[in-house]
Amino acid sequence: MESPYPQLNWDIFCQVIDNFGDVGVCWRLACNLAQRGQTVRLWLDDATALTWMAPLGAPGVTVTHWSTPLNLSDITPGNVLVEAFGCEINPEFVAAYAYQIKARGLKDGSNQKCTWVNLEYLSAEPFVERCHGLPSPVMTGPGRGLSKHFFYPGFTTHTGGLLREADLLQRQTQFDRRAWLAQQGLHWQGERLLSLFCYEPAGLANLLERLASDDTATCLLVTHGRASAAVQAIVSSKNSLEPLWNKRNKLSFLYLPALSQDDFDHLLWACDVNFVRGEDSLVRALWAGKPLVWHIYPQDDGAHATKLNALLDWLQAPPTLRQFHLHWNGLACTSDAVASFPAGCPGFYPEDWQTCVRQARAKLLAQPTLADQLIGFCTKSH
Ligand code: TRH
Repeated sequence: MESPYPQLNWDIFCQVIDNFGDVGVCWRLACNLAQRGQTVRLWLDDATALTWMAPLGAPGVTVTHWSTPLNLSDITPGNVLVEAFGCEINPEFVAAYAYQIKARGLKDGSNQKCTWVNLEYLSAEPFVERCHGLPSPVMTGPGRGLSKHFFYPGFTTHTGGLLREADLLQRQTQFDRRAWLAQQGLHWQGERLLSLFCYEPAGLANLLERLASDDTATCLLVTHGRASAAVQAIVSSKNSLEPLWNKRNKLSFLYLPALSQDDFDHLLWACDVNFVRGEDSLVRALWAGKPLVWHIYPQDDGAHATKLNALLDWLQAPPTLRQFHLHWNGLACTSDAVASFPAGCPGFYPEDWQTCVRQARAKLLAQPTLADQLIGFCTKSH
């Protein structure tokens, strides 16, 4: 079948600063574009995380080492240049890109199209709608005279939207929870399942205590890295200071290896409640449609509190979910929040948390995806 999309060649530049989000978002963007018939070259200064995140690679996506200075022999810049999260592309590449635009213009008489995009961080704050799509003229350097455009992912129709694969819903429908859990070594007996992907959340110790003293058995599926280290530190301190804290073994742990992005989705689909962090995993938890708790990346200037509240506002989070988030993120000192989880739920989780995420997901599914919007943006003249 012929692709409904114009075919473009993309250069996405990504610098790995911290954690897995930079590479995670850019890899997912590259795959989303390639699924829509695009050819993508992903420039990464450190591709180590892709060995576990995407061990099989993806058709249509080439990963290229981003070195400084760049080796440009045999490289022709594509039609679209994406700089992710404010990274700075080497002037020699910009020069080659600008030269190409001019050469193309001379050949077919076309005007310069704005295909230089600055991909920004995800936020639900109101400024996103105001700034999405704005041009930023390049005043100096080899790109002088060109324009970049800000592209903001977001949660409303006036933003760039969210990454979502065309076959996501179909994959979700076909997912076999029990079989996937067995592959991870968990022979599930019906206990409550919680996934944990976080930094070192303020509310973690309280949550573990609460789950250990609950009548419903819980298995916590802990992701590798910081989440694992945070849980192990609390558990070993509790074991030595209060050896009976989990005496009925109501709380058990499954420490996971680093999963591929596909398996990370499976984890979220398999669990009853998902604790996620950062940017990409938040979006994946929304698509999973289960109750979720977000550990936002903490910033020194406290900007994360505003960002967290903006998301909770957009979600129309019920009071207990809001309170729990504040506690989890160290933005409220009350432990009532933890007491509210999972109290009052004879089953697995507070019902209004589930309703809230389900409604949010339905709203998002009705909006165009980020990849579709980006292709549309880059094919119209500005
Ligand atoms: O790793 P993060 O905390 O990244 C964050 C965010 O990007 C944030 O915007 C940035 O400011 C901050 O770092 C510095 O969380 P995030 O964004 O959810 O990215 C994690 C990626 O790792 C996501 O693509 C899912 C993937 N992942 C796996 O593929 N397998 C795994 O086992 C795990 C735990 C994660």
